Formats: sequence, structure tokens, C-alpha cells
Amino acid sequence: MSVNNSHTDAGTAEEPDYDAVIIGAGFSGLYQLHRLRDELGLSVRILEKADDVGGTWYWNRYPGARCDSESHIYCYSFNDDLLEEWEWSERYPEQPEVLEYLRFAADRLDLRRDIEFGTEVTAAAFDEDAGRWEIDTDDGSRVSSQFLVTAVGCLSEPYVPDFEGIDSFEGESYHTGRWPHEPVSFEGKRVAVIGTGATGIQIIPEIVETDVEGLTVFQRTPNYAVPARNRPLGDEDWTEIQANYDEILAEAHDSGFGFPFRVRRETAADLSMEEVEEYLEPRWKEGGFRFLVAFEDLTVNPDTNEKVSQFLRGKIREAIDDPEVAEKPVPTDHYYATKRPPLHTDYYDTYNKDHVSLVDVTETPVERITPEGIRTTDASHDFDTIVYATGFDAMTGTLLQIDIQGTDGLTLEEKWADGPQTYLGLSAHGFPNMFTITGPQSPSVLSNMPVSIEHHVKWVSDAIEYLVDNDIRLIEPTKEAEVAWTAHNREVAGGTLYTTVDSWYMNENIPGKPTVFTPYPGGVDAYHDIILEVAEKDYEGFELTESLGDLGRTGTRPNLSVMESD
Ligand code: NA7
Repeated sequence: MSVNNSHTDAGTAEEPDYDAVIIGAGFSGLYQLHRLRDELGLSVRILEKADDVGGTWYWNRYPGARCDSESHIYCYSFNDDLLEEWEWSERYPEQPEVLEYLRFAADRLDLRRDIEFGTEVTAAAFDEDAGRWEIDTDDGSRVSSQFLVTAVGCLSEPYVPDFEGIDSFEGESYHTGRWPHEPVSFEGKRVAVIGTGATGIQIIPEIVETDVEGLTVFQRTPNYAVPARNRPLGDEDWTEIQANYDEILAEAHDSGFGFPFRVRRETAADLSMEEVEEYLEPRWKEGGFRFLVAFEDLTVNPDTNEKVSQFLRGKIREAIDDPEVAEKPVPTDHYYATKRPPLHTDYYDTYNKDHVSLVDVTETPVERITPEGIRTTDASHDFDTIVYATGFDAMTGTLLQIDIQGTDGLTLEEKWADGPQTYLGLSAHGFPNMFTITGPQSPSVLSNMPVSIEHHVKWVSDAIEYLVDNDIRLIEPTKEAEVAWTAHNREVAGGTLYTTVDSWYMNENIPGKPTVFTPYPGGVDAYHDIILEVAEKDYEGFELTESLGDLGRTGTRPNLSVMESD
């Protein structure tokens, strides 16, 4: 099959033509290539900045980098051979193992021959006359394609705060999201870690375990971290998983967060604190995101959430010997899970060690980075190494790094100046034939990512197949559909506790970004039903153009009834 009906398949040597170009060779891009190339028979190219597959797992190689989803569900579910051949070694896979898994999948599916590594996409412009995307890369070359699929990940653009004097530091400094390939030694060094999000909480105990001379953690907002309780997976575990794999994956794909964990209780509102503790204790001992799904109304009911938060505050205080130190990492300014909830292994215990100290930068803010270290309002701290665990320009950052230009010269950056506006988190009005895998306003980071990725990749592949089968050249959401989806997203978010705190979910970690909730909070299962219904109704809410020059075939308005979430 080729949809390249007005162009030669090969294009020209200077400007090759493809049916589809995919940006990124992580979890999403690899699967998207497989679906479009091997199942639809299209000519497809992945352009990937790194020199290998892996996406986020290629870049985030800091010590302790580990997936917070359990390994047996952090994988592709579409291919039985991949499921049968791969056995994870631990309950949560470490970064090298996830990277190895993605390399394995790329090799088994013979994907590498259609991936251009070391190639960064700098711009993409929609040529309205040709009805095609022109895509520019950092080596000065250009390719063209009918479809553009962005598979750039949600947390790929590292963020380093604009501290005064940052370049003057004479020691070594690293951002966790751009960790070097060679080992970094902390032996005998005085090390600073700035940031206590999911990443800081993973790397801090690892650094403490080295022969580091001293570690100082600079914390702005304390977080509620639940024990991961990692352990090796043995043959027995695998026999059981393999025996039930179909059901486990089906349950994950039809759940609110993409996990096969049943929510056992609707609310804590009717329970006393004592009853809540009794109920939560075994879940806390079990660890991981199983704790997160203890109560169904956790992220919408302040009463439930406050009880769970109180339980976790107690656990933090118990873990740290010095009561004065113990108060510092206890969150009191936000509800549990309204910022991305980290998992931890021995994180709180690090504050019991003599060579570890914690600086609360809300009390004594960082004034500047000096050649010797970090100066806060009350002291100068000297370091050999500064680790920035300061997060990412999340959700939209990577997409907006690329100069994406749609119809009428409108850029995505201009369009999203007040926050993302999309239809289904998959597409944007003015950007025909462009699909955003796990884009803003889709569940993405509020879910076990491979589940949301598979939902999107399948949906996009089915849409493209539909277009090809029906001889349709262009697909583009109507303005009305986009306005309705954006309003729906905001309405659902407004009913949750997520909007009660500054966070990267709210776009608030990057100065200057508009404050708006970016992922879709209505649940993976409800969202999946919505996008499937749109497809079943012949892509309701999209304008489909049969040939160039057509005014459009359907011009349908979105069916608002499918957007009502419970
Ligand atoms: P996060 O969750 O964005 O955490 C970044 C941390 O850095 C967080 O504690 C921030 O505090 C802190 N930060 C950011 N800017 C500053 C300044 N200027 N001064 C002090 N501290 C600062 O990123 P992660 O890498 O931990 O996690 C990202 C996701 O990657 C994770 O959720 C997983 O999905 C994988 P703040 O909370 O903003 O006050």
C-alpha cells in the first residue's frame, strides 16, 4: 500500500518522500513504525536525535534511574513473541534493562533500517499546495511526507533553572536527563542535588551509597514518596505472569491509570483515621502504584486525600530519626498525587546519615551559583559536583522546540501561546495530517505510558488506514471539535485536586509558560472509549478532504455527548 499518490515513492535524492515521517524512536515511535510499515505497507522513516533507540530511556541514565511502573506491564502488548521471549529481572526495571528491551524489540521487528539516528528535526512545515509536510533536520537536509507523527515523549526537554552565575561553576555539573554515557564518580566528592521530584528521590540514595564525602540536597517542595519495594522476579513470578498475561494486560488497558490494579474502595470519607490506617498499611507494605489506587476518589475528594496524605506524612516522620530534620521533607502544602507521586527505595533513610544534609530553599533560597558551589541567602556551600534533578519542560516543551508550521503560516508555538489546544490530544486544527502520540490533553503522564502509547498508535494507524482505503488526502480536526475538547479537558481538570498546586502537570515549573492543566485527567478507560467512538463515527470532529482543492467532505461537528466524562 502506498498513499503517496501524487509523488514518487522515492522522492528525489535531495528530498526523499515518505508516506509517513515519525519523530522519535522511543516506545511510541518504534511501535508506530511497525504498524505503518509492516501492517499498512507504507513507506515510513523515523528521524531520531539520539544514536540509538530508547527515547527517554536512552537519555535518563543517571544512577538509580528506574521505571516506576511494574516491569511486566511496562511493555508492548501487541506481539505475543515479544511477550513470551522477554523476561524482566526485577519488579521495577532499571534504565539499562528498559533500554535493552527496546533494543530487543527494534531488532526483533527489524525496525532499525528505517530509522535515521543522530538526526534532529528542527522544523516541519505543511505545504498546502502539495498537501504534504516538509521536514527539516539539523544536518540541513529535508524530507517530505504525507503524514507527520510526533512521538517525542512527554518529558524529553531537560529544564535547568536560570540561576545567576550558573556557568561560573568550576566543578562538574550534570542534568539527570542528559546523563553522560561514561560513569560519573562521586568518590571523595562534595555533591549537591537540586530537586526532589521522582528523579531526585531516585538518585539521592544511590549517591549516598557511593564513597561520596558529603551530599547536600536542595529541596523546594517536599514530595510524598511511597516505598517501591523492588525485588528480583524469579521463575515462579514469571510462570504466574505468563499464565495470566492476557487478562493482566486486558485489565491494564481498561483501567483508569493503565494499571491492572483494582481500586478496592470508593472513598475514605466515611472512614475514621484509624480505619484508614488499617486499610492503607498493607497497601503501603505492598508498595508502588498499588498504593495510589487505594481509593477511587483520591484525586477529587479533599477529605479522602487529606487522610491518605496524613498517613504518608506519618510514615515520613517515622523514617527519620532527628525530629527537626524529619519535618523538612514532610509535604504540607499540597495533596498526595497532585504532583507526580514518586516511588522510593531508602530515600528518607538517607537523612539519617551524618554526611547528608537537607537545605530547604523556600526558607533560604538559592541566590546564585558561584565558581565554588551554591550560595543561598544564609550560607555559601562548596561543591565538586552539582546534579540538577530539576525536571523537564514537560508535555509541550519538546514539540515546541521544533518550528512546526501549519496552514496559513500559523506555528504551533503561536497556536499554543495560551496553552495547548488539541482535539483528543492527538491532533490540532490548522495542522492537517499531523498526529501527536501521547500529546497534551491526552492521559499520557497520568497513566502507565505503554498503555496510552499503544492506544494512540493503534488509533493513528487505524485512522491512516481509513484515509487510504477511502482515498482521503487530508484529515484535520475542526475548530469546533478542538474548542470543545479543550473546554472538556479544562472542565474535568477543574473538578480534580490536580489544579490546587503548582506542578509540571499545570505547566507551572517553567517560568513564562501559561498556567493550564496539560494531561487529560478523565481516565485512560474513559478516554479510550471516546477516541474509539470518534473513529467508529467515521472520525467525527475531523474534516476529511478527498482531493486537494476540495473544501472538505464532512465538516462534521464534534458529538459533544461522547465527551461527557463521569
Ligand atoms: P520534577 O518532578 O519536575 O522535579 C523537579 C524538581 O526540581 C522538583 O523538586 C522541583 O521543585 C525542583 N526545582 C525545579 N526548579 C527549581 C529551582 N529553581 N530551585 C530549586 N528546586 C527546583 O522532575 P523529575 O525529573 O524529578 O521527574 C520528572 C518525571 O520524569 C517523573 O515524574 C517521571 O515521570 C519521570 P518544585 O516541586 O517545582 O518546587
